[in-house]
Amino acid sequence: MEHNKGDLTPEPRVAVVVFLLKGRSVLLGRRRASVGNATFALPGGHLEFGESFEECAAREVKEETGLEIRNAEFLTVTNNVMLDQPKKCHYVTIFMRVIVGVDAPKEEQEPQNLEPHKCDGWDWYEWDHLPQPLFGPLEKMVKGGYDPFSS
Ligand code: IPR
Ligand code: MG
Repeated sequence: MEHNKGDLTPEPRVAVVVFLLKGRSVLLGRRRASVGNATFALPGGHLEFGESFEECAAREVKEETGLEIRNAEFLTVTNNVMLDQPKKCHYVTIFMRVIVGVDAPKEEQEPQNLEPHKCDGWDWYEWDHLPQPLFGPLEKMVKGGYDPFSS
């Protein structure tokens, strides 16, 4: 595959994202980013050198929402080549899950928008009434019938 230098991230990267599930709802925020701008996405981000998936999940969720999670559970992984973005990129995305009130955090803890330059704000959305548009990797899963509640 050939691309012009500068219009792509040359190496595939690893992202860890987290389904925070509360009842039948999931935490989503609308992205402000060069990849997936204005789409609704799970909290998460880039895996850093030496991190476990659980550590990355906890760090990213804390940085982005202030919520403290532990025992995030591995659900699945997807391979996402995104050539329709201003900066073409390729992510291997690790999906983790935390059940609010069971694993962590406590039900009464509400997310804060700690990175407003990257996100319009966090909110809980019913799985059966998800907002649109969803971020590509998540949309692909939803369209494929993936259910994070029953996995
Ligand atoms: P950061 O690390 O800034 O939270 O990254 P992100 O939220 O842009 O996530 C990167 C992976 C996405 C683009 C699949
Ligand atoms: Mg992020």
